[in-house]
Amino acid sequence: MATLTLPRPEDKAEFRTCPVTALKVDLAAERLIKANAVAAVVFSLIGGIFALLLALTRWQVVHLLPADWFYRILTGHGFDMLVAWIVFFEIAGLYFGGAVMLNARLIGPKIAWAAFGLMVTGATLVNVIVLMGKADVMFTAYLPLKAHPLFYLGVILFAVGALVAVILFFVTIVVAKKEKTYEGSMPLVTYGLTAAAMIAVYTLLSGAVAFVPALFWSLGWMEIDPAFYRNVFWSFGHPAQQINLAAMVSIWYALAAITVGANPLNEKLSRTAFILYILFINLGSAHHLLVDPGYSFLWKVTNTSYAMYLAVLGSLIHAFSIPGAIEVAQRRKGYTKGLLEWLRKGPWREPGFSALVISMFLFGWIGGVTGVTIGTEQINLTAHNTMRLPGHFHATVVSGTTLAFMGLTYYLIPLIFRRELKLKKWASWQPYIFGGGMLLVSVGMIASGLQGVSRRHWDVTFAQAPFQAAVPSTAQLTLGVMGIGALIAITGGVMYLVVVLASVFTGKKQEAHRLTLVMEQTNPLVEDAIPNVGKEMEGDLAPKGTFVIVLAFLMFFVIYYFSNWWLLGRAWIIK
Ligand code: HEM
Ligand SMILES: [Cu+2]
Repeated sequence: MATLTLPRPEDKAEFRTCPVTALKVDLAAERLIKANAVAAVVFSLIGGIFALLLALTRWQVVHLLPADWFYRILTGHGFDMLVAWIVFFEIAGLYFGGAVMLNARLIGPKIAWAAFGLMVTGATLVNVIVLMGKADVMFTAYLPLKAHPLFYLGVILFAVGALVAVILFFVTIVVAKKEKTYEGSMPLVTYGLTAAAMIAVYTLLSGAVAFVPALFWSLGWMEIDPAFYRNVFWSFGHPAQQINLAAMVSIWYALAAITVGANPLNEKLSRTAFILYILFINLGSAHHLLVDPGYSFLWKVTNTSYAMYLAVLGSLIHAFSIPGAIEVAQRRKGYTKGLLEWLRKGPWREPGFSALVISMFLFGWIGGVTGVTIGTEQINLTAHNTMRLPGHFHATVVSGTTLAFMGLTYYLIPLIFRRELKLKKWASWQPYIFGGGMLLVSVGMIASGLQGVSRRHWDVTFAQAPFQAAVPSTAQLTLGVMGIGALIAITGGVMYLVVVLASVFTGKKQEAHRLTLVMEQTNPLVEDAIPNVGKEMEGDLAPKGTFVIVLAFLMFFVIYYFSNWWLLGRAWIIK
């Protein structure tokens, strides 16, 4: 076999050693992490401004934007948040998990910069075309809604850049393994990110199958069946959320380790849970097509109701494993009273800890429960295209993923940007304000949807429609809850941006000297990193509190799920 010459031999790489984690940091990887993280934050700022305009429009008493601008801004918001903010951050995460966590050099930094350039160009192009009013097609860009060809081109350039970065991640970890830059098996966080990267390859290729023909169609070169487009769009759009899921869970493990020194209870089981994601998550894609004509009942039910639950099982494993690991770590510190002293005595002022707990809580209790419920074929008929949908995904991808990413950013500032974190008090409060606001947004949206408020609709009152709208007046109240929640959440978002941008651009340049930001403790990774040996878990150290919380969660799940079947039974009176 011919030997491949890598674009960057070892002797060309420059390293520094991190004084806190003792990791060898490739300076080229560090620069790329910074660039991608800053791009993520900038797009979240633009997407956040759009969020404010949208919320103030759907909040009917304010009803700010005219119809055309509502759909325009909705398109920009969906893209900037779900694509640009999340993916730029994930690419930063891949360079961190691939090169830095493995003490390895990043392979192909020049190519990585080209990928970054493609992503920035693509994302900017999409924003410009959208704001010019030439692509009011919303995030899904369903045919036959037609956008300007440059809109599809922008999406394609962004996706190609992301795919190149993912490939560099794989090359980097393979070379690291060959050169034995780390001992033992790959760290769990990198393992989870590898799962995310594998799902990303499939996702981005499906994206090409959706968007390249859409580009040709908008140029008038070919015809496409809209049903075919919807199918391939969702084999991109759904797994894209599972990349986010796998990345978020990896960050949960990282934050639990950073803030309380938690070790996974059973690392093999956690790794297996990531494998369940890779194998089964794609089948869930069909839940977006549950009311589409043309697919059989059997196809829909098989895809959405059986195999998909194996992926849910993966999430349930993490949902026990992470709080359990936190509980054991806390109990080891002596917080053993009752069922919940370990939780009460948690480092609640440490932003990484509160972001972790709030992210897990809102993701699981609101996002997970509503997701499995509306993903059920029969129940979906009552929820499809109502506000319950954005209510569900603002709990998953906003309260869950976005908050986890925000929490992690604070730690990247001393460790990667090598700046002092400014406005620490703001950082301490930020997860509560963002999370609290987002809780109201999600619940307000879900409650509005339950009353029949339609999704993506500029005007709930249907003032100019030829038919009578059937939305009860109480929907105004729940839309108000969403609007007030949005103002609070956006305040939390602004706090995040101010803390991060102020620290990155004006923070004092210094080497990190401890892992935590607010806590007294200097380095939980070193102080508490005692492996969870089976025997120790008996008695006082067993995660009894987590067990009770998980049981309460399952009860809540069952009640919500079956009340939806009950509501379904009341939806039609058959005479
Ligand atoms: C303060 C934060 C946010 C607020 C107040 C907010 C609010 C909203 C509102 C009111 C809508 C329109 C819902 C409808 O009428 O159907 C919407 C749509 C959406 N949001 Fe957010 N959002 C926020 C953050 C985010 C983030 C961080 C993400 C992704 C990571 C996100 C992803 C989306 C998506 C994908 C849509 C649907 C776009 C479409 O239908 O084409 N949002 N958001
Ligand atoms: Cu989905």
